[in-house]
Amino acid sequence: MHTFAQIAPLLEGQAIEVPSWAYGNSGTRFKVFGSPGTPRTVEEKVADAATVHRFTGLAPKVALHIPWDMVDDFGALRRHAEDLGVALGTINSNTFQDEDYKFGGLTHSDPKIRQKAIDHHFECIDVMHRTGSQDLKIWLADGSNYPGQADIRGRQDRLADSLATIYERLDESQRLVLEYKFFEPAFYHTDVPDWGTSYAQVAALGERAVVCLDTGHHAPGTNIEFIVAQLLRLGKLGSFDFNSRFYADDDLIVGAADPFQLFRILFEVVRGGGYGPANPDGTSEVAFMLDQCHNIEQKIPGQIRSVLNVQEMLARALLVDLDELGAAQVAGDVLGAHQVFMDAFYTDVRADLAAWREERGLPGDPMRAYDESGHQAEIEAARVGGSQMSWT
Ligand code: PSV
Ligand code: MN
Repeated sequence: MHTFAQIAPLLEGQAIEVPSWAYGNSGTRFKVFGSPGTPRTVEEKVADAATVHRFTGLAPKVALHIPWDMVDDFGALRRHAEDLGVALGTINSNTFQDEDYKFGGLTHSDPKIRQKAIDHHFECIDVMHRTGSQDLKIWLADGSNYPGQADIRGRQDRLADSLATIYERLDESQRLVLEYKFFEPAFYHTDVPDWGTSYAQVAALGERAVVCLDTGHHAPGTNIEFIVAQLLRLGKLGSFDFNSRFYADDDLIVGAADPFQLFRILFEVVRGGGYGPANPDGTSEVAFMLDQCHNIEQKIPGQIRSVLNVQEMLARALLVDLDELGAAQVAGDVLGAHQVFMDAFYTDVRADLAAWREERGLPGDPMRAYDESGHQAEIEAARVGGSQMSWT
Protein backbone atom coordinates (compact mmCIF):
# COMPACT_ATOMS: atom_id res chain seq x y z
CA MET A 1 0.00 0.00 0.00
CA HIS A 2 1.18 3.54 -0.67
CA THR A 3 1.67 5.96 2.18
CA PHE A 4 -0.35 9.14 2.54
CA ALA A 5 2.80 11.18 1.87
CA GLN A 6 3.20 9.40 -1.48
CA ILE A 7 -0.31 10.13 -2.65
CA ALA A 8 -0.67 13.64 -1.15
CA PRO A 9 0.56 15.47 -4.28
CA LEU A 10 -2.18 13.75 -6.28
CA LEU A 11 -4.86 15.31 -4.11
CA GLU A 12 -3.78 18.75 -5.21
CA GLY A 13 -5.83 18.99 -8.40
CA GLN A 14 -9.07 17.62 -7.02
CA ALA A 15 -12.07 19.70 -8.09
CA ILE A 16 -15.68 18.85 -7.37
CA GLU A 17 -18.51 20.73 -9.02
CA VAL A 18 -21.43 21.55 -6.74
CA PRO A 19 -25.00 21.90 -8.02
CA SER A 20 -26.79 25.22 -7.59
CA TRP A 21 -30.01 23.33 -6.75
CA ALA A 22 -28.45 21.82 -3.62
CA TYR A 23 -28.72 25.24 -1.96
CA GLY A 24 -32.39 25.80 -2.74
CA ASN A 25 -35.25 24.08 -0.98
CA SER A 26 -35.90 20.78 -2.61
CA GLY A 27 -37.65 17.59 -1.93
CA THR A 28 -39.51 14.55 -2.90
CA ARG A 29 -43.01 14.40 -4.27
CA PHE A 30 -44.13 15.22 -0.75
CA LYS A 31 -43.52 18.28 1.42
CA VAL A 32 -40.70 20.58 0.47
CA PHE A 33 -39.50 22.02 3.77
CA GLY A 34 -38.21 25.56 3.84
CA SER A 35 -35.13 26.29 5.89
CA PRO A 36 -33.78 29.55 7.31
CA GLY A 37 -31.05 31.15 5.25
CA THR A 38 -32.06 29.52 1.96
CA PRO A 39 -30.99 31.62 -1.05
CA ARG A 40 -33.59 33.87 -2.62
CA THR A 41 -31.64 34.53 -5.79
CA VAL A 42 -29.26 32.74 -8.11
CA GLU A 43 -26.54 35.07 -6.85
CA GLU A 44 -27.10 33.83 -3.30
CA LYS A 45 -26.90 30.21 -4.46
CA VAL A 46 -23.54 30.97 -6.09
CA ALA A 47 -22.42 32.66 -2.88
CA ASP A 48 -23.27 29.50 -0.93
CA ALA A 49 -21.30 27.39 -3.38
CA ALA A 50 -18.37 29.77 -2.91
CA THR A 51 -18.66 29.30 0.85
CA VAL A 52 -18.27 25.54 0.42
CA HIS A 53 -15.13 26.19 -1.61
CA ARG A 54 -13.75 28.65 0.92
CA PHE A 55 -13.98 26.07 3.72
CA THR A 56 -12.75 23.06 1.74
CA GLY A 57 -10.70 24.22 -1.25
CA LEU A 58 -12.46 21.42 -3.12
CA ALA A 59 -15.37 23.00 -4.94
CA PRO A 60 -14.18 25.61 -7.44
CA LYS A 61 -17.18 25.32 -9.77
CA VAL A 62 -20.94 25.55 -9.51
CA ALA A 63 -23.26 23.84 -11.99
CA LEU A 64 -26.37 25.67 -13.15
CA HIS A 65 -29.79 24.39 -14.19
CA ILE A 66 -31.72 26.24 -16.90
CA PRO A 67 -34.38 27.61 -16.45
CA TRP A 68 -34.10 27.37 -12.64
CA ASP A 69 -31.01 29.60 -12.72
CA MET A 70 -32.06 31.90 -15.53
CA VAL A 71 -30.79 35.47 -15.09
CA ASP A 72 -30.83 38.47 -17.42
CA ASP A 73 -27.10 38.95 -17.38
CA PHE A 74 -24.95 35.82 -17.29
CA GLY A 75 -21.82 37.95 -17.78
CA ALA A 76 -22.61 39.65 -14.48
CA LEU A 77 -23.31 36.28 -12.81
CA ARG A 78 -19.97 35.03 -14.07
CA ARG A 79 -18.18 38.05 -12.61
CA HIS A 80 -20.07 37.63 -9.35
CA ALA A 81 -18.88 34.00 -9.17
CA GLU A 82 -15.31 34.94 -10.04
CA ASP A 83 -15.28 37.71 -7.42
CA LEU A 84 -16.21 35.05 -4.87
CA GLY A 85 -13.46 32.72 -6.09
CA VAL A 86 -15.49 30.18 -8.08
CA ALA A 87 -16.45 29.58 -11.70
CA LEU A 88 -19.71 28.64 -13.36
CA GLY A 89 -19.61 25.03 -14.53
CA THR A 90 -21.88 22.56 -16.27
CA ILE A 91 -25.12 23.83 -17.74
CA ASN A 92 -27.98 21.39 -17.16
CA SER A 93 -30.90 21.61 -19.54
CA ASN A 94 -34.44 20.98 -18.39
CA THR A 95 -37.23 19.60 -20.56
CA PHE A 96 -39.16 18.07 -17.72
CA GLN A 97 -41.29 20.87 -16.35
CA ASP A 98 -43.27 22.22 -19.26
CA GLU A 99 -46.79 21.14 -20.26
CA ASP A 100 -45.65 20.56 -23.84
CA TYR A 101 -43.28 17.81 -22.73
CA LYS A 102 -45.96 15.51 -21.32
CA PHE A 103 -45.08 12.90 -23.94
CA GLY A 104 -41.42 13.76 -24.27
CA GLY A 105 -39.13 16.46 -25.62
CA LEU A 106 -36.19 15.45 -27.80
CA THR A 107 -38.02 12.21 -28.67
CA HIS A 108 -41.48 13.70 -29.26
CA SER A 109 -43.41 12.61 -32.34
CA ASP A 110 -44.64 16.18 -32.91
CA PRO A 111 -41.91 18.08 -34.78
CA LYS A 112 -42.96 21.40 -33.20
CA ILE A 113 -42.45 20.14 -29.65
CA ARG A 114 -39.23 18.42 -30.61
CA GLN A 115 -37.99 21.69 -32.11
CA LYS A 116 -38.98 23.52 -28.93
CA ALA A 117 -36.84 21.08 -26.91
CA ILE A 118 -33.94 21.51 -29.34
CA ASP A 119 -34.29 25.31 -29.15
CA HIS A 120 -34.09 25.08 -25.36
CA HIS A 121 -30.72 23.37 -25.77
CA PHE A 122 -29.59 26.09 -28.19
CA GLU A 123 -30.50 28.59 -25.49
CA CYS A 124 -28.41 26.59 -23.00
CA ILE A 125 -25.47 26.71 -25.43
CA ASP A 126 -25.84 30.50 -25.64
CA VAL A 127 -25.71 30.57 -21.85
CA MET A 128 -22.56 28.43 -21.93
CA HIS A 129 -20.84 31.00 -24.14
CA ARG A 130 -21.62 33.70 -21.61
CA THR A 131 -20.70 31.67 -18.53
CA GLY A 132 -17.59 30.04 -20.03
CA SER A 133 -19.03 26.59 -19.30
CA GLN A 134 -17.57 23.56 -21.00
CA ASP A 135 -20.32 20.97 -20.56
CA LEU A 136 -23.94 20.79 -21.63
CA LYS A 137 -25.56 18.07 -19.58
CA ILE A 138 -28.74 16.52 -20.85
CA TRP A 139 -31.04 14.39 -18.77
CA LEU A 140 -34.39 13.47 -20.29
CA ALA A 141 -37.61 12.66 -18.54
CA ASP A 142 -38.78 11.08 -21.80
CA GLY A 143 -40.36 7.65 -21.74
CA SER A 144 -43.71 5.91 -21.40
CA ASN A 145 -45.82 4.37 -18.68
CA TYR A 146 -47.66 1.62 -20.50
CA PRO A 147 -46.63 -1.11 -22.92
CA GLY A 148 -47.77 -0.13 -26.38
CA GLN A 149 -48.12 3.54 -25.43
CA ALA A 150 -45.13 4.69 -27.47
CA ASP A 151 -43.00 3.63 -30.41
CA ILE A 152 -39.80 2.82 -28.54
CA ARG A 153 -37.73 2.42 -31.71
CA GLY A 154 -39.06 5.61 -33.34
CA ARG A 155 -38.19 7.55 -30.21
CA GLN A 156 -34.56 6.33 -30.33
CA ASP A 157 -34.33 7.48 -33.94
CA ARG A 158 -35.77 10.90 -33.15
CA LEU A 159 -33.48 11.21 -30.12
CA ALA A 160 -30.46 10.51 -32.33
CA ASP A 161 -31.58 13.25 -34.76
CA SER A 162 -32.24 15.77 -32.00
CA LEU A 163 -28.91 15.11 -30.30
CA ALA A 164 -27.05 15.44 -33.60
CA THR A 165 -28.64 18.85 -34.19
CA ILE A 166 -27.66 20.01 -30.69
CA TYR A 167 -24.15 18.57 -30.94
CA GLU A 168 -23.53 20.46 -34.17
CA ARG A 169 -24.25 23.73 -32.42
CA LEU A 170 -21.47 23.22 -29.83
CA ASP A 171 -18.04 24.70 -30.42
CA GLU A 172 -14.74 22.84 -30.30
CA SER A 173 -14.22 23.39 -26.60
CA GLN A 174 -17.67 22.28 -25.51
CA ARG A 175 -18.99 18.82 -24.71
CA LEU A 176 -22.41 17.18 -24.77
CA VAL A 177 -22.90 14.95 -21.75
CA LEU A 178 -25.83 12.52 -21.82
CA GLU A 179 -27.15 11.23 -18.50
CA TYR A 180 -29.12 7.99 -18.16
CA LYS A 181 -31.70 6.86 -15.63
CA PHE A 182 -33.53 3.57 -15.59
CA PHE A 183 -36.91 4.86 -14.39
CA GLU A 184 -38.81 7.94 -13.23
CA PRO A 185 -40.77 9.95 -14.10
CA ALA A 186 -41.62 7.38 -16.77
CA PHE A 187 -42.10 3.92 -15.35
CA TYR A 188 -42.46 1.45 -18.20
CA HIS A 189 -39.59 2.61 -20.35
CA THR A 190 -37.23 5.56 -20.36
CA ASP A 191 -35.58 6.66 -23.58
CA VAL A 192 -32.08 6.74 -22.08
CA PRO A 193 -32.34 4.09 -19.37
CA ASP A 194 -28.78 2.82 -19.11
CA TRP A 195 -25.13 3.45 -19.88
CA GLY A 196 -25.33 1.30 -23.02
CA THR A 197 -28.03 3.45 -24.58
CA SER A 198 -26.26 6.64 -23.57
CA TYR A 199 -23.03 5.24 -25.01
CA ALA A 200 -24.71 4.21 -28.28
CA GLN A 201 -26.23 7.68 -28.67
CA VAL A 202 -23.08 9.66 -27.85
CA ALA A 203 -20.78 7.37 -29.84
CA ALA A 204 -22.82 8.24 -32.94
CA LEU A 205 -22.25 11.96 -32.34
CA GLY A 206 -18.49 12.25 -32.03
CA GLU A 207 -15.51 12.80 -29.77
CA ARG A 208 -16.99 15.53 -27.64
CA ALA A 209 -20.12 13.62 -26.71
CA VAL A 210 -19.78 11.60 -23.53
CA VAL A 211 -21.79 9.86 -20.83
CA CYS A 212 -22.81 11.15 -17.39
CA LEU A 213 -23.09 8.53 -14.68
CA ASP A 214 -25.45 9.53 -11.87
CA THR A 215 -24.79 7.10 -9.05
CA GLY A 216 -28.49 7.12 -8.06
CA HIS A 217 -29.77 6.00 -11.44
CA HIS A 218 -29.31 2.24 -11.34
CA ALA A 219 -31.30 -0.74 -10.16
CA PRO A 220 -30.34 -1.97 -6.69
CA GLY A 221 -27.38 -4.31 -6.83
CA THR A 222 -25.94 -2.86 -10.06
CA ASN A 223 -22.15 -3.03 -10.15
CA ILE A 224 -21.56 0.67 -10.86
CA GLU A 225 -17.77 0.40 -10.71
CA PHE A 226 -17.91 -2.01 -13.63
CA ILE A 227 -19.73 0.63 -15.67
CA VAL A 228 -17.06 3.16 -14.68
CA ALA A 229 -14.31 0.80 -15.84
CA GLN A 230 -16.06 0.10 -19.12
CA LEU A 231 -16.84 3.74 -19.97
CA LEU A 232 -13.28 4.79 -19.19
CA ARG A 233 -12.01 1.98 -21.36
CA LEU A 234 -14.17 3.32 -24.17
CA GLY A 235 -13.06 6.91 -23.53
CA LYS A 236 -16.65 7.96 -22.91
CA LEU A 237 -16.98 8.68 -19.19
CA GLY A 238 -17.64 12.42 -19.19
CA SER A 239 -18.91 13.12 -15.72
CA PHE A 240 -20.39 11.89 -12.50
CA ASP A 241 -23.49 13.07 -10.75
CA PHE A 242 -22.50 11.87 -7.28
CA ASN A 243 -25.05 11.23 -4.58
CA SER A 244 -26.06 8.23 -2.56
CA ARG A 245 -29.15 6.17 -2.26
CA PHE A 246 -30.78 3.44 -0.27
CA TYR A 247 -33.76 2.74 -2.51
CA ALA A 248 -33.99 4.77 -5.70
CA ASP A 249 -32.93 8.25 -6.80
CA ASP A 250 -32.63 9.38 -3.17
CA ASP A 251 -30.11 12.19 -3.83
CA LEU A 252 -28.54 11.82 -0.39
CA ILE A 253 -25.06 12.91 0.61
CA VAL A 254 -22.48 11.06 -1.46
CA GLY A 255 -20.67 8.42 0.56
CA ALA A 256 -23.27 8.50 3.32
CA ALA A 257 -25.20 5.34 2.48
CA ASP A 258 -22.35 3.18 1.22
CA PRO A 259 -18.82 4.60 1.55
CA PHE A 260 -17.40 1.31 0.31
CA GLN A 261 -19.27 1.66 -2.97
CA LEU A 262 -17.87 5.17 -3.37
CA PHE A 263 -14.39 3.77 -2.71
CA ARG A 264 -14.89 1.04 -5.32
CA ILE A 265 -16.10 3.57 -7.89
CA LEU A 266 -13.19 5.93 -7.23
CA PHE A 267 -10.74 3.08 -7.37
CA GLU A 268 -11.91 2.27 -10.91
CA VAL A 269 -11.68 5.97 -11.81
CA VAL A 270 -8.05 6.02 -10.68
CA ARG A 271 -7.29 2.64 -12.25
CA GLY A 272 -8.84 3.72 -15.55
CA GLY A 273 -6.99 7.04 -15.78
CA GLY A 274 -10.10 9.11 -15.09
CA TYR A 275 -8.50 11.12 -12.33
CA GLY A 276 -5.68 13.52 -12.88
CA PRO A 277 -4.65 16.32 -15.14
CA ALA A 278 -5.85 15.31 -18.59
CA ASN A 279 -6.87 18.66 -20.06
CA PRO A 280 -4.51 21.53 -20.91
CA ASP A 281 -6.05 23.54 -18.07
CA GLY A 282 -4.99 20.84 -15.62
CA THR A 283 -8.46 19.48 -14.97
CA SER A 284 -9.42 15.87 -15.45
CA GLU A 285 -11.64 15.00 -18.37
CA VAL A 286 -14.05 13.31 -16.01
CA ALA A 287 -16.03 16.01 -14.24
CA PHE A 288 -16.77 15.15 -10.63
CA MET A 289 -20.17 16.70 -10.01
CA LEU A 290 -22.60 16.35 -7.17
CA ASP A 291 -26.33 16.02 -7.83
CA GLN A 292 -27.92 16.17 -4.42
CA CYS A 293 -30.75 17.68 -2.45
CA HIS A 294 -30.72 18.56 1.23
CA ASN A 295 -34.25 18.32 2.52
CA ILE A 296 -33.86 17.95 6.27
CA GLU A 297 -30.22 18.86 6.90
CA GLN A 298 -28.55 22.24 6.53
CA LYS A 299 -27.52 22.77 2.96
CA ILE A 300 -24.04 24.35 3.12
CA PRO A 301 -22.75 21.84 5.71
CA GLY A 302 -24.45 19.10 3.65
CA GLN A 303 -22.34 20.11 0.67
CA ILE A 304 -19.18 20.49 2.77
CA ARG A 305 -19.71 16.95 4.11
CA SER A 306 -20.23 15.70 0.54
CA VAL A 307 -17.05 17.08 -0.97
CA LEU A 308 -15.06 15.88 2.04
CA ASN A 309 -16.51 12.37 1.60
CA VAL A 310 -15.37 12.32 -2.02
CA GLN A 311 -11.91 13.56 -1.06
CA GLU A 312 -11.62 10.96 1.68
CA MET A 313 -12.57 8.01 -0.51
CA LEU A 314 -10.40 9.27 -3.34
CA ALA A 315 -7.42 9.41 -0.96
CA ARG A 316 -8.13 5.83 0.15
CA ALA A 317 -8.47 4.67 -3.46
CA LEU A 318 -5.12 6.29 -4.29
CA LEU A 319 -3.51 4.33 -1.45
CA VAL A 320 -3.96 1.08 -3.37
CA ASP A 321 -0.61 0.10 -4.85
CA LEU A 322 -1.61 -1.02 -8.34
CA ASP A 323 1.63 -2.99 -8.82
CA GLU A 324 1.10 -4.90 -5.60
CA LEU A 325 -2.53 -5.52 -6.48
CA GLY A 326 -1.66 -6.59 -10.02
CA ALA A 327 0.98 -9.03 -8.80
CA ALA A 328 -1.48 -10.70 -6.44
CA GLN A 329 -4.10 -10.84 -9.20
CA VAL A 330 -1.72 -12.40 -11.72
CA ALA A 331 -0.52 -14.92 -9.13
CA GLY A 332 -4.11 -16.00 -8.60
CA ASP A 333 -3.87 -14.95 -4.97
CA VAL A 334 -7.55 -14.28 -4.50
CA LEU A 335 -7.50 -13.36 -0.83
CA GLY A 336 -4.15 -11.57 -1.07
CA ALA A 337 -5.50 -9.29 -3.80
CA HIS A 338 -8.68 -8.74 -1.88
CA GLN A 339 -6.66 -7.79 1.19
CA VAL A 340 -4.56 -5.24 -0.71
CA PHE A 341 -7.83 -3.64 -1.75
CA MET A 342 -9.45 -3.78 1.68
CA ASP A 343 -6.37 -2.54 3.54
CA ALA A 344 -6.59 0.70 1.59
CA PHE A 345 -10.33 0.98 2.16
CA TYR A 346 -9.97 0.50 5.91
CA THR A 347 -7.18 3.08 6.25
CA ASP A 348 -8.44 6.12 8.12
CA VAL A 349 -7.00 9.13 6.29
CA ARG A 350 -8.91 11.80 8.21
CA ALA A 351 -6.04 13.01 10.40
CA ASP A 352 -3.65 13.10 7.43
CA LEU A 353 -6.17 15.06 5.39
CA ALA A 354 -6.71 17.52 8.23
CA ALA A 355 -2.97 18.18 8.41
CA TRP A 356 -2.81 18.44 4.61
CA ARG A 357 -5.56 21.07 4.64
CA GLU A 358 -3.91 23.08 7.38
CA GLU A 359 -0.68 23.17 5.39
CA ARG A 360 -2.70 24.87 2.67
CA GLY A 361 -4.27 27.46 4.91
CA LEU A 362 -7.60 25.64 5.01
CA PRO A 363 -9.38 24.59 8.19
CA GLY A 364 -8.34 21.11 9.30
CA ASP A 365 -11.96 20.32 10.14
CA PRO A 366 -14.13 22.26 7.68
CA MET A 367 -17.41 21.05 9.24
CA ARG A 368 -16.43 22.41 12.64
CA ALA A 369 -14.92 25.56 11.19
CA TYR A 370 -18.18 26.31 9.37
CA ASP A 371 -20.16 25.69 12.54
CA GLU A 372 -17.94 28.01 14.54
CA SER A 373 -17.70 30.70 11.86
CA GLY A 374 -21.13 32.14 12.54
CA HIS A 375 -21.80 32.14 8.79
CA GLN A 376 -25.03 30.16 9.10
CA ALA A 377 -26.47 32.64 11.61
CA GLU A 378 -25.40 35.53 9.36
CA ILE A 379 -27.21 34.22 6.29
CA GLU A 380 -30.25 33.28 8.34
CA ALA A 381 -30.47 36.85 9.62
CA ALA A 382 -29.67 38.49 6.31
CA ARG A 383 -31.97 36.41 4.13
CA VAL A 384 -35.28 37.30 5.66
CA GLY A 385 -38.01 38.34 3.25
CA GLY A 386 -38.20 37.65 -0.44
CA SER A 387 -39.03 34.18 -1.59
CA GLN A 388 -36.72 31.27 -1.04
CA MET A 389 -35.53 29.46 -4.13
CA SER A 390 -36.58 25.91 -4.65
CA TRP A 391 -35.72 23.23 -7.15
CA THR A 392 -38.63 24.02 -9.46
C1 PSV B 1 -32.63 13.51 -12.79
O1 PSV B 1 -33.10 12.68 -11.80
C2 PSV B 1 -31.39 14.25 -12.37
O2 PSV B 1 -30.45 13.35 -11.86
C3 PSV B 1 -30.79 15.08 -13.48
O3 PSV B 1 -29.41 15.19 -13.34
C4 PSV B 1 -31.40 16.41 -13.27
O4 PSV B 1 -30.77 17.44 -13.90
C5 PSV B 1 -31.34 16.48 -11.76
O5 PSV B 1 -31.71 15.17 -11.35
C6 PSV B 1 -32.26 17.49 -11.15
O6 PSV B 1 -32.24 17.39 -9.77
MN1 MN C 1 -28.36 13.63 -12.08
